[in-house]
Formats: sequence, structure tokens, C-alpha cells
Amino acid sequence: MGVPEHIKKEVEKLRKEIHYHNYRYYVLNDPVISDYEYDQLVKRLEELERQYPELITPDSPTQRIGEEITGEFPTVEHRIPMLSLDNTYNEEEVRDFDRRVKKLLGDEPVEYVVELKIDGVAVSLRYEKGKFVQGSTRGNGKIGDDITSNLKTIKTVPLVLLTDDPDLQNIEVRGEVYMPKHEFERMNREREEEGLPLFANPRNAAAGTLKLQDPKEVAKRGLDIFVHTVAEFPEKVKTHYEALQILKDIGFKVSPYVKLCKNIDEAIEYFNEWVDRRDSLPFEIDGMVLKVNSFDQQRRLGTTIKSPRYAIAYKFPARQATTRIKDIVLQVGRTGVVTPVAVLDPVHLSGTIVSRATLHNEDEIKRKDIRIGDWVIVEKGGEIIPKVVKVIKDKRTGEEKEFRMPEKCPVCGGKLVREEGEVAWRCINVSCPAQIKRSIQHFASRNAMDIEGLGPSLIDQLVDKGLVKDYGDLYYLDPKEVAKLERMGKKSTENLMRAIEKSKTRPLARLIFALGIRHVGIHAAGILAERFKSIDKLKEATFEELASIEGIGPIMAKSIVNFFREKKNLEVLEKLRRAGVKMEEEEKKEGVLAGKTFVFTGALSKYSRHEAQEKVIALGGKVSSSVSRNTDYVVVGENPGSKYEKAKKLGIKIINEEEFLKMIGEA
Ligand code: 1X8
Repeated sequence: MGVPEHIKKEVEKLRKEIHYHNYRYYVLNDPVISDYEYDQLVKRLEELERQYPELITPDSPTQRIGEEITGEFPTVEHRIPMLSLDNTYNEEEVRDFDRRVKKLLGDEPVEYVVELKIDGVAVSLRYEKGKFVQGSTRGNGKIGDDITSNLKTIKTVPLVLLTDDPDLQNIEVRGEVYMPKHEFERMNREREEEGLPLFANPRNAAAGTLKLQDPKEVAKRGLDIFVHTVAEFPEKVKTHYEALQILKDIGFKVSPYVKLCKNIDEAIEYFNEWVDRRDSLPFEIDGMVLKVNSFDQQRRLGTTIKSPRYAIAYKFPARQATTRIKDIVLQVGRTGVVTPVAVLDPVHLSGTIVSRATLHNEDEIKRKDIRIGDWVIVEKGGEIIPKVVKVIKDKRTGEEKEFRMPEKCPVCGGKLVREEGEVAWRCINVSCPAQIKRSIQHFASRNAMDIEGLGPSLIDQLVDKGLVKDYGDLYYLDPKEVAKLERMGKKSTENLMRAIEKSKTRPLARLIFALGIRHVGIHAAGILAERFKSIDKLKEATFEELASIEGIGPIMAKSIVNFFREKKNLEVLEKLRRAGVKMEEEEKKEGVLAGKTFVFTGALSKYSRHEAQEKVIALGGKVSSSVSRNTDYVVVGENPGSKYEKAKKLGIKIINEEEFLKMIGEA
């Protein structure tokens, strides 16, 4: 009886695919499917080859063990093969492993040690007479690269062992070299600045670094190692768990996250714990390793040519998957930043179903050439929202559509603006529902209109109940409606209404700040109030006029012009005016400190630094954070800083708190 024709076809197809993906991954360093999907293909092929051994050929991808050697280093023949672990992806496969183990051992109880599976590069370290003599990569499992000098640069690789035990002088240990996440990020930042290609992940970065022919450069890259195995342990050591303790005692870095489990249930429980914890580690792990604890049992279980029968890798759920982009939509954040988001054909990822992925911004879409209809690889990293890693261009049909950034906000219809030097498009309509809570919070905040009692939870209720649609509506609130809100009694409603009323007469500078024009802080608002004296004048100001004002500059000028160009913003301003909010500077107060620039240093007793600055601005003065020849007064409080010294040096007039209070008519 021969092998069914459709099986032969499937095997052939699988081999072709796997060869192709090997090439993409190892040669081009540009995979087009996720690791998980790749493993599934290999698994299926292995399964069919087990079922029909007559189909196995020497060139089947299953017959090649491990990676290629580089050819640039001397090679090392491993005295004891460096095996790889069988991967499992779900609880059932892990329980199958447990059943297999128990069956082979004649149903003895089995303890497991469960450890982190470090996502790095496997290495072997050989010690003779207690000294580090040779370090190598796995290579193909039998022969690897001699990378002794590179490994010596890793500070956690002991050069001499911390023991005199004669049984431990000549040992070979196995471990995983990795690059910590922060080192990876730092290195990629540097590479970006130098225009070098970036590493895709910390594992690739570690592998690339170990291949360098320049140990000095390797030393700079912050590699580290966890050691987890001794190739051959002396007879007297009976368990893997003990062995780990000994490794630690004689100078190796051993992962602290190791659990001795009485049975497979405990092992699975520990695995599950790490599914959620993994992101809290400073290095990447891609699963857990389960090992039979007893060395006697390990010996009896033995190994296959490829992997031990006493250990498996239990991999975390895939964090990458391939799917199709159905559409690209815009999401508006609380600050008005518009983020393009891919709407996906729903796909399983890390135990959840993902149907959206962030595309970051317009430039990223262009850079990755992402189009609607594209097949893509999505990945869930440490962040909550998955991202699109890359487009699988081979799958393009020609039907894909390029994405054009819309001109209008999808939430409110306001015109989107993109400022020079920024990647983000923004909606600058202060009444845009996506931003309204935040814009009201800002409007009511202490340095703006200072509406006491109007905090975040009340704003939430006002907006959610539809009582306000922008900050202008605050001045038209019906007290009867407000009193119905949660935690709002008669008294607190009265207080709120009074605070709102009181805010109508805030100085112009505060109102300008309160509007929430991007880049316009309280300091700039003071300059604008002094210069234009009313909202109407400010509204009429041209870009050139604004940009020429000292302390404003082109970015702010553009932002101000854009703000008053948005029709919806003008409508809100009209609401403020009709409600009686003061929209020009009062002549009488103004001028007391007009034209004078103040710098504060040290702590004042009556007001906070900020409040004192507010006073100056309200009285027409200016505030600066540093002393220069343009400074008129330096107000010195308790424990003044270097500004005091600078003021003395430049001969600027120095006054104390009392003199300052006199100046503003409060002493
Ligand atoms: C590979 C790994 C092992 C361990 C951690 N991370 C790995 N990548 C461990 O035992 N803690 S064991 C192993 C292997 O045997 N191929």
C-alpha cells in the first residue's frame, strides 16, 4: 500500500514553503511569516514524516539540525552535542509530554523544574582546571563557532570558577546570551542616528553582536548571559535543581526565576503566571522550559538525535500573526492627535482576538508602504495596542489601495493641521468631542479660568449627560440640571455656579491661556495679552505680526493663526462673549508693571512661585525663567539659586518678597 497522493503533495508543498521561509529568515533576515506559523509548518511536516517514514529524504528541512556556522570563526566540535528543545504551544501538548515521560519511566512520580526560556543565543562555555578556556555557539549542534574572545567580554561569564572542588574543575556549561531591552533600545537609537540599519529585536541584536570580529565593540553592547545547564555533572549531584544552585555558587549567573514543581499541574500554573508577567522583565523571554528534575530519570529518558526527551519548551502564545488590512481609519486622541489605525480581519494573538493595529502616523505608513487590502504581520509587544510590523508584498494582487490622510477630523469635521517638524496631524477644534473633556479641564484649571470645584469627575458627568459640548457651555448651565448630578447637592451646585460666574472676570492673559491654543503657555499668553489687549485684536493678528513678537516665534504664531481660522473655535468664543466673559484687558490694572521683566529665585512665603508670576502677568509685567540683561527685577526668596549670583554679576536690581508685595500693592 503506497502513500496517498494528496499526502505526497502536501509534504512537497510544506518542504518548499519551509525552505523558502528558512531562506527569508536566515539568509535575507527578512521573514514573511511569524515564528509561530513557521513552527506550525515544520510540525505538520514532522508529523507526516513520522506517519510515512518512506517519504523522508536527506534534503527535507527536518533533516537539517540547527543553524549554519558563519565560517569567519574557527570552529569547535562540541564534545557533547548541543541539543535544541521540542516546542509546545498549549497545555494539551505539555500534558502529552508529561504522559510520555511517565510512560517511559514506568509511572514513577516526576518532579519538574520550570525556568524562563530566554530569547537569546545558545552558547557553551568550557572550563579547564577551573579556568574559562573556550566558548562557542551552538552552530549545527555538533560543530559551532569559537567565539571565546567575544564571550570573555561579557562580565557575567566567570573567567575562573569560585570553587576548589576537584569534580568541578573541568566542566562545560550551557547558557543563553541575551541583550537586555534597554541596551537594545539604546543601541538602536544610536544606530538610527548614524543611519545604520536597525536590529529587529534583542535576539537578533545579540546574535549580530556575537558574530562581530571585534571584541572591543562587543564589549560596548551590554550583552549578558544566563547559564542553565551543565553538560555532564559529577555523579554526586542528583538533581537539576541542585545543579542550578551549584552553578550559582561557583560564579555563574543563574536566573532567579526557577520553580521546582511537584507535578505537571504546578508546572503549568507557573507557566501561566509568566504569561502576564513576562513584560515586567528587563529582557525578553519567549516561553518557559520544563525539565525533569532527577538526573537519574533524565539519563533513563535519554535524548533523540535532535532533542532531550526529559525537557521541553512551552512557548508563550504567539504575539505575531498574519492578517489582512480591511481599512484604515483615524482615531482622535484626547490631545487632538490623529492616529491612523488599521482595521484587520480578526486574528488570534496572545489569547485575544485582534481586529485593530496602530499605524502610528502618516510617515510610518509611507515608510512601510502599507496599503488598504495588504496582508501584514501584526505583533503584540509590551504595548497594549498591536502594531503592524511589515507588509507581505509577495501577497499583493494589485487591488490594494494607497492610504490618503483625510483633511477633516473624523469625529467633528474640523480641519486637520500638521505642524512643521511634527509627524502628527491634529484636530485643533476645542469643541471636538474627542478632546472636549480635556479641553474643559484645561479651561477650568487653576492657572487658566480657575473654576473651583469643576474637577474631572464632574466634567465627565457634564459631558456624558450632554450638558456641555464645549467650554463655552459652562456659562449657560442650568443649576437645576447640575443639582441632579452625582455627588452634587444644593450647596455644591451653588458653589459651582458662583465659581463659574467669578471666572468671567479673569485677566485676559488667563483667558488666552485657557483657550488651549497649542504651544501657548501662560507665559506666552501674558505676552499676547499685553501686546493685543483683547481677544478680537489677537484674532486679527497676522502670522508675520505674531512671529515677530519676542517670545512668540513662528511655531506659536502658526498655531495661533490656525486656532482662529477654525470656525468651530470662533463659535465657542462667541458663546463666551455673549455670556459676559471679559475679553479685553482692563485699563486700570494694566500698566503697574508694564514693560517690566521679573525673574524669581528661591521660595516666597505668601505665594507659590507660580502664583507670584501670575500676579506679575496680571499687572502687565513679564516673567522670565532666566536672568539676562533684559531682566528688570530679580525677586529673591528663601534659598535662592544661581540666578541670584547671576543677577548680582549683571547688576540687575534685586528685591525681596516684601518689596515685591509693595510693588504689586499688597503690602
Ligand atoms: C534553551 C534555553 C534553555 C533555558 C533558557 N532559555 C533557553 N533559550 C533554560 O534551561 N533555562 S534550555 C535550552 C536548550 O536546551 N536548548
